[in-house]
Amino acid sequence: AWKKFSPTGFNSKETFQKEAVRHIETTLARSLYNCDEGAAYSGVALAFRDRLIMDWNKTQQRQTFADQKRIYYLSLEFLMGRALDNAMLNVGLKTVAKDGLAELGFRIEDVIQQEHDAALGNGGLGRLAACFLDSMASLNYAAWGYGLRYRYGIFKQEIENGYQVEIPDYWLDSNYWEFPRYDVTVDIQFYGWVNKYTDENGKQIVSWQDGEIVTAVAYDVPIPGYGTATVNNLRLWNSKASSGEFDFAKFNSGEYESAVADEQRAESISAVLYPNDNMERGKELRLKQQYFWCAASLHDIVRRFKKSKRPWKDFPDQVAIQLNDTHPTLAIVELQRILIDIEGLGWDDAWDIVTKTFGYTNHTVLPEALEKWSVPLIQHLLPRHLEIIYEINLHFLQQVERRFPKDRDMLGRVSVVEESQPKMIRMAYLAIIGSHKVNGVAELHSDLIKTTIFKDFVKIYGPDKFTNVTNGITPRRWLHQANPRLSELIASKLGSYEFLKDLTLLNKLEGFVDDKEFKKEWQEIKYANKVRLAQHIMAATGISVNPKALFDVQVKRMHEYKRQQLNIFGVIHRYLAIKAMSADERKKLAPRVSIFGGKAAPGYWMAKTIIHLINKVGDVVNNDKDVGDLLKVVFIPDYNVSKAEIIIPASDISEHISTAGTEASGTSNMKFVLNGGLVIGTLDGANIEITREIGEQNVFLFGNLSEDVEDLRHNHFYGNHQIDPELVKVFDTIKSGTFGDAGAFSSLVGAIADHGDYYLVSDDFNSYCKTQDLIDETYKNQEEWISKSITSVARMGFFTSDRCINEYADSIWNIEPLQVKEEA
Ligand code: 26M
Repeated sequence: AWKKFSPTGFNSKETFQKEAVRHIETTLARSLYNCDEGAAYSGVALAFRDRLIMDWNKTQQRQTFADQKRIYYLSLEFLMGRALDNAMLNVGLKTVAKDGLAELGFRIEDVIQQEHDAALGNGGLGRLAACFLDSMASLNYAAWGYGLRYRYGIFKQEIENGYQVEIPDYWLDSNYWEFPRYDVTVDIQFYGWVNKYTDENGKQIVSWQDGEIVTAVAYDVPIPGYGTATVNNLRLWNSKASSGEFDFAKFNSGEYESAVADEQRAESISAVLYPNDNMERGKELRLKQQYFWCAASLHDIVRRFKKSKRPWKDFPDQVAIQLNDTHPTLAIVELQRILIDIEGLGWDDAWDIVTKTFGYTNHTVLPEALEKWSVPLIQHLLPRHLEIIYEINLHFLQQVERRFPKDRDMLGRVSVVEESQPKMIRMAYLAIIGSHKVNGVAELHSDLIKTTIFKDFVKIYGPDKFTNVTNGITPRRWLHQANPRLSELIASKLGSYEFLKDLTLLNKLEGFVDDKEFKKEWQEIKYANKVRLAQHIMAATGISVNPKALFDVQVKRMHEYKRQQLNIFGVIHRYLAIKAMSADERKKLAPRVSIFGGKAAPGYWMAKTIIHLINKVGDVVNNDKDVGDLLKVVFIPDYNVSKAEIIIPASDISEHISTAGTEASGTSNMKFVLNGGLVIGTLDGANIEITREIGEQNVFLFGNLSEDVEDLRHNHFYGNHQIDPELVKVFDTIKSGTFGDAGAFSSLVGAIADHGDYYLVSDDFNSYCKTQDLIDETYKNQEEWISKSITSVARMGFFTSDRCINEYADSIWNIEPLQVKEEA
């Protein structure tokens, strides 16, 4: 009977306008007389939000009635970026909105730009989670994301005198994309002690008592699929003082300040995203975040399962939980605790359910990123969980001992407990033991984890527990949204936008590599994207760059293993070469703009030093009259998802130059190639598979191979370590003070020249510079360059996150899409 009142939603320019205006006047209580772009954004966002809500409710209802398996993606990071453009494109009404806004006197681009990025992530891992949500919804999987609702996302970066400065990113004002569910709360316990006793029936009872309670409140974010009625849910937990705990007694007894302090401590749990990427630091608040989020999510999942009234053994048929790195490993321990302490299952039955439920994805082999938590810290914060971890380890080690009675060192090597001072819990080992599948994120990486960090576990469990799922990216955001003109050109040749749902259809573009008219349009679109980026660079830095120059881009988190230092040393080398040239020689050179962007973790000095050097080199080179347009060096501040959407479509060449074996996959490499940029890269991560797909002739590869890295490092320390002579000249230039106080860069130079060059910068320098020269040569032949660009795009079908999610669904989750009947 209620159904007849249900709204139908807009579908024309006029009905869209009506809805947007209604929201501005009523929801926002604003007069149309002073409707600025901010108000226009709000009205449009609210109108589109209404559209999503109806499909969202229906999707959730459909998934509940279907009563089949759901996938839960646990990630401490979801780097979503903006939501409005995505919502418009996914429901297929962007043109309607564009026309409607134009009539009201607004450019849709300006309105879209009013939105603050949702930047709840650091880099690759967080953005991958966002692409996965898009694919899971677009493919109609019943999937939920679970994360934390940070009050502050990744910091905003400003550059002052060449140094990075961090500004807090308070992003929650005017966020129309979340729905607080004040009725969906979970009380989470910390500290306390473990009480064990035998009840009247002789049963051993274990209970975790006292301690402090913090309440988790659910905030839901709708995740619309592209061209489907599926709208999935991303549930983010917010911490708040528990109403039972938040002590009104304290208030009354005059302890006002300490009551307020308790409240603030509770709310600090979801206050801030830790800004480290690939670096573990062992802070108590971080562990609290992890448990708070794991416990709230599991409680929610278990509550939903229990409504189905099924027996516990059915749990793994209803629930698949994917762990995005080791950050949610405590979920394994928490589920085991719920099953044995609260639901009364026996250890073995419970553990069987646990291991069938979880899958673990590893995202890095860097030793400093592998999570470890000290035993005393866990003992203090989660006393019952520590007991369970020890018991999991005991069962595991007994199993290992039975299988490998002669291997005495094995037990110590694979133990979850590292026998250090203090003892440490190795989270990756716990994640492996508690999961039925472990995957890496690109072929090389998945091989490396099997032969290095997890070698013993392959012996113990056999190779089938370990698998590869090569990363992917959503073509909706990274082609259609970021590069609408290219998407439109492709659609005009392929006859439809079907390629956005089946990216392998791009291969039909190969038929047009010799089509003159098509190539011209292809080139024009790249040029227009470069003009747009040049405008952004001018606005953000005041540096004028020539859009006809070759745009050479490296944007990603700043890290020594990613080797932005190799890039900037190469730039200095080029600068010295230009200075040494005659005017005639200079005329033959291809003008170049070297563009950098990326944040350094606030405590990572070396990464900050690299940013400083890039900016100082820019100051000198950009103002050198001898150089002119031949070389410009730009550091774009505050690289984020929205900047990526401008930068990536504008690149001619992008740099993916990590020391071989260190970059697990990389995903921006895929985005750049999909947008018609070529790549300079090492044989690392997904570069290898990209090369296999698009052909060696279309990639500029250089540098040492991953299998040679160990020997090279050994030789640096025990052999006669010679720095490449051209690199020595670069160092001498830095040391001479050309880029300001040389002391500022001595640790950076010293790490290579005096301290073993762990990342092999010198070993790869010559090969890198030669490859850059080859790029100059190739770029001069624009016909050839454009052909490479088109061919590469045509062969990128494999790298859609749709393919990637289907692989997870098949080989790890054992789940099929939920069919959606499209309504008329
Ligand atoms: C650890 C401790 C405290 C705070 C943060 C962390 C932490 C955060 C992010 C540790 C690691 C984090 O991410 C690792 C990561 O981003 N890995 C990247 O994952 C991408 C997606 O699979 C890959 O493409 C990248 O190659 C890989 O570096």
